[in-house]
Amino acid sequence: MSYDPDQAPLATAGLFGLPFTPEEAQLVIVPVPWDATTSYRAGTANGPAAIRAASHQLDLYDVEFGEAWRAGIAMLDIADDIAAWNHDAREDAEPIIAVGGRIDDADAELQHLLARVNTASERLDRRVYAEVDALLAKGKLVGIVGGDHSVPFGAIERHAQDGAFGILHIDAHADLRDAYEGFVGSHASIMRNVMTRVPGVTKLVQVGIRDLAKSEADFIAASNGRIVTHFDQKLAEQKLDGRSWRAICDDIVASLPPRVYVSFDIDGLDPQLCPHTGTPVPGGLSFQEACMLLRQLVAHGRRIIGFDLNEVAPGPDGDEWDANVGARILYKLCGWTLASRRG
Ligand SMILES: [Mn+2]
Repeated sequence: MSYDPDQAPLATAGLFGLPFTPEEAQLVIVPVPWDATTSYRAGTANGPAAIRAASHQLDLYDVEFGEAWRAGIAMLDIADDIAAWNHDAREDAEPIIAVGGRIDDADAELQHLLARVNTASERLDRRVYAEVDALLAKGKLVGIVGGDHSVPFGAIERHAQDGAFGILHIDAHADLRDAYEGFVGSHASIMRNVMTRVPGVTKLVQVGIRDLAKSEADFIAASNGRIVTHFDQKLAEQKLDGRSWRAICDDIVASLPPRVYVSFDIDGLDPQLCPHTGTPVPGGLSFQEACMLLRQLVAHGRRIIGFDLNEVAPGPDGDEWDANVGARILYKLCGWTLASRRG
């Protein structure tokens, strides 16, 4: 192939400016433009297109893992039908979000809308499951790009068909709410749904969590160690006391089994790195801390079976910063996933 990664890519080029088709690529990204139940601020449905555009700025030689792109990385086309489903479900969801999900049992209209949103979420889960299933059957590695954090459910469910694994979950929120605002498929409920409906996930290791409901704390406490939550405040305290981030990463990785799925909510990072994400919270991981955590995961021999990156939202005025950061995290996820399969 006469591709030169040192040349500026054409605007029409694929993810990272690469020339690979999904058939040629070893790692395929499934974009999911979905943010139907985003409570605070919508816009993450535009994440995949924004990340693809911003990814053209990246230089593809990575100091940590070299030329990961040579394995072939491609993003599927952004599905128009998913975007249309999202539009319709968002319209149904808005009156429910407006009342904070406080729906009177006697309110037949809102009950009806809620049922429709929940059905749409289920349809999305089945769609993502089928996309991932088809790619895994072709021997591809698969990453999901949202969209809000509800989008990877079908992918996680599909991976569980191939054996038990743990999830490394980077996020500002625990995402353990029970049907937040009534939405079963809420972004705030993704890990609750995974832990209650996907028994193949034997461990959930959460990092950066700093916004938590009492019901979520209770759910963690009742999990008998199946959920390990590294709260941002506790991580910051260790760092401020002079403990090395490497040692902290080693602790985090130690509780994960050999096969790991990475679920990366961009709001786990410092909000300066994701100012337009749906639910920003002060605190969080620096870019380099996140990179080191992924590096240590692989250094300790964990095999990354798949991943998602979610909640990246471009600025309303076309501000590319969030997508720029997102594209760089995405390349790290791709590179470490590929590296974890070697040797
Ligand atoms: Mn999340």
